[in-house]
Order: sequence, then C-alpha cells, then structure tokens
Amino acid sequence: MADPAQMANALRALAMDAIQQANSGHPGAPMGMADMAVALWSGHLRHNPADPRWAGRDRFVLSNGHASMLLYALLHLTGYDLPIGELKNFRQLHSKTAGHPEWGVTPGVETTTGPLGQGIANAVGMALAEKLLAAEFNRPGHTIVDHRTYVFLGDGCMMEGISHEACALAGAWKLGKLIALYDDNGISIDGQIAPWFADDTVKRFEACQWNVLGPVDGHDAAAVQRAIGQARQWSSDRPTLIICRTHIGFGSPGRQDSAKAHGEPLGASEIEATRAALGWPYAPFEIPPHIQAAWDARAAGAHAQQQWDERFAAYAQAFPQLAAEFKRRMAGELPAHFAQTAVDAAVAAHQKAETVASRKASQIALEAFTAALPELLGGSADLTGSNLTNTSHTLPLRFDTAGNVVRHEAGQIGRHINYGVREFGMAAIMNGVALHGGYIPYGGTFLTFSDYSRNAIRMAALMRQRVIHVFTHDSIGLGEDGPTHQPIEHAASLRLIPGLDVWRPADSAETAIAWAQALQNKDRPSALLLSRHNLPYLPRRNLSNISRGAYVLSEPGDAGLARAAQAVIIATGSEVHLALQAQDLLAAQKIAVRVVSMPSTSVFDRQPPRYQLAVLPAGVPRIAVEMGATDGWWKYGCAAVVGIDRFGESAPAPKLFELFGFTSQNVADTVRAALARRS
Ligand SMILES: Cc1ncc(C[n+]2csc(CCOP(=O)(O)OP(=O)(O)O)c2C)c(N)n1
Repeated sequence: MADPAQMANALRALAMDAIQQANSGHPGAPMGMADMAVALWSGHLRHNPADPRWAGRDRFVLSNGHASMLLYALLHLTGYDLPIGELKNFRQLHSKTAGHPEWGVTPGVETTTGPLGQGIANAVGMALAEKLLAAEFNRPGHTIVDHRTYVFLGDGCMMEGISHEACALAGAWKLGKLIALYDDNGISIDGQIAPWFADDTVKRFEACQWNVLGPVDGHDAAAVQRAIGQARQWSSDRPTLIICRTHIGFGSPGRQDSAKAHGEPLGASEIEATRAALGWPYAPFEIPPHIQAAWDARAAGAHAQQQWDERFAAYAQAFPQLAAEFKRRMAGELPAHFAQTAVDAAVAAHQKAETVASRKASQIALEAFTAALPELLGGSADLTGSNLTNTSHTLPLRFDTAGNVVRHEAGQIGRHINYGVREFGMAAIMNGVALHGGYIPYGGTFLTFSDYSRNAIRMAALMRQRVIHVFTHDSIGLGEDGPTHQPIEHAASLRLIPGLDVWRPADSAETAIAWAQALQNKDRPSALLLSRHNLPYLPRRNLSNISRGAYVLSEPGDAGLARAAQAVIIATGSEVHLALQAQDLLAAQKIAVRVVSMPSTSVFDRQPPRYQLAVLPAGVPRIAVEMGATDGWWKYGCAAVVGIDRFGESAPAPKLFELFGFTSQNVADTVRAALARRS
C-alpha cells in the first residue's frame, strides 16, 4: 500500500493546482482535510465508481462545499467518470467541476453543497431514509439496506443554526449509521474563530445524544481511520461526531493556519514551496502510477456491489414483490395505478363539492394518496393540527430506546414526522431524504415561515428534487394572529425560485389536482399554498385544464351575459370565488367578464403560447386578484391588481377582507375603473 501521507498529498496537489489554474477557489480546507479523506475513502467508504447510483453504497456529503476540490480529486483518483481534464477545467463553464459540488453535474456528488450547514442536514435526511428503508424492507437473513452516511463539515457548518436543528433531530432519531467528521481547524474567513465561536462542541453533541470521538489528530490518517472504525462498531443508537484537529492549508509554509489559506489560490511560488515542504516532486496534475493505483477503488467497488447484487438476488428470490417494490421506490417511479388514484381523488372532490378550507382539502387528498403511496413520508414543524399533514395511513414516526423504528399495531412504521419547531432543518432534511431515494418527503408549516426554509427550498429546486412543501395559513385570511403570521410577499417570492412549482388552489378539486401534479413531477419541488379558512366549491363543468396551471373557470354567459368578455379577472386560491361574485355584480351592470383561475403561475407559464392566449386573450384587459404582493402580476400585463403591498393587521378575517379591499364590490369597482381608463 502506498504511503497514506503521499495519498493525501496527491489530493493537496490536485487541489492547489486546479485552484491555481482557475485562479479561484478554496485550497485551505482540501489541504487540511486530505488525511481525513484518506482515512475514510481508502479505509471505510463502500462505493463503486462505476455505478454512482448503486442503492447499497455509503453516502458521502461534503457539507463544507467550498472544499469542492477535495471531492473532485477523490472522485477522479478513485475512478469515477471525472477525467483529469475536468480537474484542469475547475470552475469553468460547462465543466463537471463547478465551484461548489453540484448534484446531477458530477458523478459521485450526492448533494449540492456550499450554503453552509445544509449538507449536514441533507446527510441527516439520507441517514433517516436508510434507517426507515431498512425497517421496511430488510427481512431476517436478508439485509439489503445497510449503509452508512458520512459527512465532512467545518466550523462554518457548526456555526450555522441549521446544524443545530438537524443534529438535534439526528440524536433524537438515533441515527447510529450517521458518522460526521469535523474539520476542527479554528479558522474561518474572518480569521481565528475563538472570539465568535466559543461553543463546547463536545458537550453540544453529547447533549444532542451523539457519541463524540476525539479530538484526534486530523493529520494522522491511521488515528482517524481507527476512530471511524470505532464509530462503525457502535453504530447502534447514536450518531457519531469525530472531531479532527487539523491545520488549514496543511503543508503550505506561508499559508498554513492562516485565514488567507481559506479562499485564495496559493500562488505559483507558494505552491512550489508547498511541493517542497510536502515532499511532492511531481508536476502539476501529475499523479505517479503507484499513488494512482493506491487510490483506484474500481475493483473493490465492483466487488462490493457484486456482493450486494448477490444478496439482492437472493432477496428477490425469497420476496419477489418486496424486491420489485424496493426497485420501484428507489427509482422514484409511482405505482402504475397512481394515475387512476389521482383522477379518482379529483373526481371525488368534484362530486362532493364541499365547502372546506384548502388545508382540509389537502388532507382529504392526502388520505387517498398516502394510502396509494407507501413512499409518502410526511411531517410538520410542530403544526400538524394546523397544517393537516397527517392521515390515517401516516401514524407518527417513533424510535424506541434501542434506536429501532417503532412498529404500530399492524406492523407498519410511522410515516409522519414531528420535526419540532425546525422549519429550515425540516426542509433540508427532506432534501436529503429525496436525494437518498425510496421516499417522497412532504412537510408543513405556516406560509409566513417559508422564509425560514427558503434556502433549502431553493436547493431542492436547484437539485430538481421532488420535495413537497405544505404551506398553510396562506393569507390575511388567518385573521387574529396578525401581521407576524400573515404572509404578504411569500407567494410572490416563492414564485421567483426557478424550478419550483407554487400551487395556490381555490377549492378541493384544484387541491387534489395540485397534489397529484406535485407527486407526478419527479424532478421538481412544489409548494402548496393552502387556506386556513373555508372556501366554497367552485361551479365548474369539468376538471380539465386545472393541471395546466390556469384555465377559464367562468365565461360571461355563466353570469347571464351572452357576449364576449370585456375584461378577464385572474384570481388564485381563496380569491377565486370573490372573482365569481364580482363577475355577477358586473353582469348586472352589463359588463361581461371572464374569470380565470390560476392555481399555478409557473405551470401556466410553461404551457404553449396558443393555450396561454386562449385563456388570456390579447386586447382584453386583465385584473388580478390575490391577497399578497402585487409585483408578480404585472408580468401578465394586468391593468390593475387587487393585492396587498403592506403588512397585515391583527383582526378577525372578515374585517381584514374589508380593510384590504377583498370584497366583491371592490373587485367589481376595480374592473370598472380599469375599463373606464381604457375608453
Ligand atoms: C450559509 C453560508 N454563509 C456564508 C458562506 C460563505 N462562506 C464560505 S466558507 C465560509 C467560512 C467557513 O469556515 P470553515 O468552515 O471553518 O471553513 P475553512 O475556513 O476551514 O475552510 C463562509 C463564511 C457560505 N458558503 N454559506
């Protein structure tokens, strides 16, 4: 076996050379964590470079994503499809080596990291998914789900609040197969961290029910390897944190232990000095064959996967249905019968034509969908009774003192998670669950607190993950809780996130269809914005076109005026029935109005122009009605918007509707005024 120190130096050299070539990047952390990487990647990590999606692989998350060159060097050296040319192209347009690791861009990157603290939360989600899948699918003598989740994280991740949320849950959930290695180098961008990071990290993690090992010398690969071995041995009822004392920029005579090592290329002369200090005589990007061979993980990976394949074949023989179900779930495919389930749920809502809050309509739809989809893994950030995210099929998820998943009476595991008051943690954990595969996570909170989760929602969109956010109490209609709880800019601001579908359904049929769309859209997250207050069922002839994001709900003829529309009212969610009332008022004055319900702007925006024009005809003035910020509506060329561009008030909802102009009279007046301005 090659000298572990030289294996680590190969990582250091590739990192400093690629960063120098790009003239951009973060050399300090890769150089500091190189020995930890040797310990994990050559000693413990079970992976197969030829098949980065192999279900039985260990997961590795680089939570301190600015150390991306460490991961790229590891993937290259161990044999992933990441040739040296890609490392030479670090941070360049269309390379596979983006500034920070990106899921879906680089084979072997398990999650996109860079926003500090979210990687560790993703890892918690992955470890949770592993544990739950093991409880669901393993059978005596047939252990097919049995892998670990490893994380590297630094001071930045430790300081971020989200790491507290996620690590507290990892302890509470007793995720024994989660092993985190902390790059404890005492430096962040502003310098020595002691004045702003005085936490007792050992006590913190012990208090969160973790095992803590170390501090160990993070440059002693053998010591780190032993610590990982110890953590693996424990692996029962506690996650493990291994504290690794390291030197940022290790090996660089002029930069080691300084904040300057963090985020600047070393420079040609310092690289030369570092090569000399490390005893690494090779040219830039040159890896000697014996080091390359020592890193090559392809044979071991193929062997590990083959062993797993054999185990899986025996499992499939003994439990063919379970095996097929496991494959389906890991592939993220819905069962063949789901399309019918989705239709049935919408038709049932239509036939019942109930007046319900859309949050309740969501629960009714979920009742059917959680029955049909065992992979639905729900939850709420301590608002279950308000978000209505639970159903009779999703009992609470619980763990016993030994760390096992508690089974309910019929032997099933809980599928509804009490995340506690941890919105951001919940959102990032859900991303990890989705990335792992096997589950479709959804979670609830109030819409106004979507801000807490926001960056994780953005990351789900960036990673194209099917994560579903249930945001209830979606307007001033929540009433007396007041402006702190009344979302104003939230719908508009969520709609700005590329790749996120935002749905604000108007009644029970729209809600069922929004849910079905969110579930059927395999490669995008969705947010469902749901009302607290009751909404009447809308009069409609059929359910077609709801899934297209916007559709003509009512023509002037429906209000007794058989003529072409002079104006179009576009409304969403709880305001659609108001639009219909305004349509009636206007019809009485011989003003012909079409009402368009637009539950999802992004879905509508993706429709062919012909359809868009059929819904919103050219030359007919448009008036939008939504209880929220008006900004986003102007893009539809609206002549007027009935919206809210200030904070709400604390009062009973009917008073607020009056105050903010959400009355049929005001909507009708606004339409009339818009028409008057044109003539
Ligand atoms: C949420 C978030 N805030 C800020 C940053 C910018 N940032 C990148 S690295 C870093 C310091 C991290 O310190 P540490 O984890 O100790 O990394 P090291 O200095 O050891 O490389 C900061 C503030 C970020 N990437 N994410």
